[in-house]
Amino acid sequence: MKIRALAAAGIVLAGLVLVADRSSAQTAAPPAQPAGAMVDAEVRRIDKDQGKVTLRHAPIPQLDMPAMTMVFRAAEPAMLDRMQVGQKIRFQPERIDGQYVVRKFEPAN
Ligand SMILES: [Cu+2]
Repeated sequence: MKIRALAAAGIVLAGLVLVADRSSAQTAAPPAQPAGAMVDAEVRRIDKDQGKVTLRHAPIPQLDMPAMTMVFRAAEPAMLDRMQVGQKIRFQPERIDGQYVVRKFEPAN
């Protein structure tokens, strides 16, 4: 009986160690990309009528997206007035209702 109780305690302890291990591994991992992180991109095409811009962007970890060229909606149409085709920018991408949006941007240099 005593041995059984000890064995049970051992199992509980082992379980606790496993749990502790897992949580410490999580905190030790490099911090995830914050949602508002800026991403490098180059402006490929501007469509002011549609309020959209085509960007060749670097990988976007927070959206689980590799580097690619794709269309984004501008959060505010006036943003497109401040962009030029061929310009290097840093922008904050966001996914809103299934649409990819440029939340804000700044010239890269
Ligand atoms: Cu993309």
